[in-house]
Parts: sequence; C-alpha cells; structure tokens
Amino acid sequence: MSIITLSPAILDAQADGRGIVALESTIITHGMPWPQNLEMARQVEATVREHGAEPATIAVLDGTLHVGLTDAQLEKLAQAKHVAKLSRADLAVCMAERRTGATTVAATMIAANLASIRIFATGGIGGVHRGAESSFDISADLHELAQTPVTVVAAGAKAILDLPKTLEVLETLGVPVIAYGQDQLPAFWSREAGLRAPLRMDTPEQIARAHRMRAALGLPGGQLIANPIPAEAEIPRDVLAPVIEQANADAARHGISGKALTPYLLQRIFELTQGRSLDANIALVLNNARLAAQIACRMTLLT
Ligand code: PSU
Ligand code: MN
Repeated sequence: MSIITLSPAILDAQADGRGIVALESTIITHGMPWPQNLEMARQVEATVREHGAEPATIAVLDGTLHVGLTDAQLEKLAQAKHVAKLSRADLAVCMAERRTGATTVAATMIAANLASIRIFATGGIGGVHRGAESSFDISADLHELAQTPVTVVAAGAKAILDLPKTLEVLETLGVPVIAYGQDQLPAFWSREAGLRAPLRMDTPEQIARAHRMRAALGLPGGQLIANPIPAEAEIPRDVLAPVIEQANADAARHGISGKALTPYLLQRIFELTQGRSLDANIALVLNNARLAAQIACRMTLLT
C-alpha cells in the first residue's frame, strides 16, 4: 500500500530536475470562501509555473497523501464541506481512517519533506495567539519549522496573532526568520509589523544558499521567509488594528478556540473589512508563490 501519491506532473519535474514548490490546502478549505478559494489556488499554481517551477498542492484524499493535485481534485476539495484541518497531530489518524483532510503549514511541511520538496509557499504561518498566556494556544507550525527542513515563504505570521511573542518562540526554537528586502518584519496584510526582523535577505539566491548551509551543518528545521505584501495591495496597520481587536473580542465572546480560532478570525475580518482582507490575502499569497518559485529554481542550480 502506497501512502503517498506524487502526481504525474511532479514525477516529471523530479525526473527533469526542475524546481518544485509545495502549496498547502487548509488555506483553500478553511482560509478563504468559495469560489475565491478555488480561483486563488489556480492562480497560485499558474504563478509558480510562470516562474519556472512546478506547483505541488498537498492534501489527504480518501486516506492517501497527495503531492500535486489535478484541477478536478482541486475543485472538489475547494467545494467540499466538513474537511478536516490536519496538523502534525492529525495526519496519521486521517490517513489510517481513510478520510479526507486539508494540510496546514505543519502537515504540508511534513508531506513536502517526504517528497524531497524543499520550498513551500503560503499566506501566513500560524503562531502565538493573543492571550496565549492563559489559553496556551501556540500553533504547531512553529515547532514544525524547528524540525522539518523546508523553507517556508509567507507574509510573516498572520497579524491576528501576538507577533512579538511569535518572534520570541521562533527564536527559542532556533528558526531563522528572514525578512525579504526590508529590515522590518511584515505583518501579513500590512508591510510592517513595527518590529525589526532578526535577519534580512535580498535575493532568492541568498535564501537558497542559506537553506543549503543549514543542511550542510546538519541542523534540523527550516527557514521562515517573511515576504512583505506588495505596497499597492496592503491594508495599513492602523486601519486593521481595531478590526483585529474586534475579531479577537468576538471570538472570545463566542468561546471559539483550538482549531476553529484561526478560520473564525479570518472570516470575521473578511466581514468587518467588506472583503478587503481577502483581496489582500490573495495578493500576498501570489507574491509568495512568485518568490518561492524563484528560490526553487536557484536551489536546483546549487545542487
Ligand atoms: N495562510 C493564509 N490563510 C490560512 C493559513 C495560512 O493566508 O488559512 C492556514 C495555514 O494552514 C496555517 C493555519 O497552518 O492557517 C494556522 O492555523 P492554526 O493557527 O490553527 O495553527
Ligand atoms: Mn491553535
């Protein structure tokens, strides 16, 4: 029994030594509404291809871990209801029970690594939630970055989180947080978080070399590349601050916690901004897909 299925397009890309970019599926099933979620997923794949790499969207379909989906599989997943949200803890149970689930950053990193894919593009990673000092809600994405050797391109951690605490945990775990092309840490929908990023790089080549150096040193874990949203698509931080406060307060009032919290906050902010947050989210994901494809191409030249 094969537990992992690589699509024909991914097998071809591997045989030819072309760059491959892993893509997650929780952003499709839990991060954006239908039908913009499907449009986004298709555009992200097209962007990766335009920049010379092959996209590998990852999901568990009826118990099989798929690396690379067909368009029909993508469409079905984007419309499916009650799909499980899979992190490191849930992946094996979902597969053993032959169910369907969408992979978060953590689970996508695990699958990418199994398929020897070194680079992954998403929107924003999970992190330390506001109020974590009492809720203890810290995303498994952070621990995955500390142990699985995949470079993740994101627009930072999602701004719904406590960003200073998220940076502290990443530092403790030994995860390099590298801002791309600026000194400031980006804040998902906004270009700047008001925090200096620990590290900075300005080219895909530098990022590819740093990834390889970690492997040469025998260091486990990946890198977080924090790529700022394009200026024309950003929502300024002061516009978003009260919206994020309101969404977090609404979540607390409704007793929303655990896996449901991040999807709830994203949906609530979508409503409170009349859809503007979704437009920004799509723009930043496409921007991350472009950079990830460029890094993937540099990586193939280095090895
Ligand atoms: N990026 C987005 N939207 C999302 C996510 C990332 O633009 O919905 C997803 C990723 O799958 C990430 C998850 O792993 O949100 C974080 O969930 P949690 O906070 O429950 O760990
Ligand atoms: Mn959580």
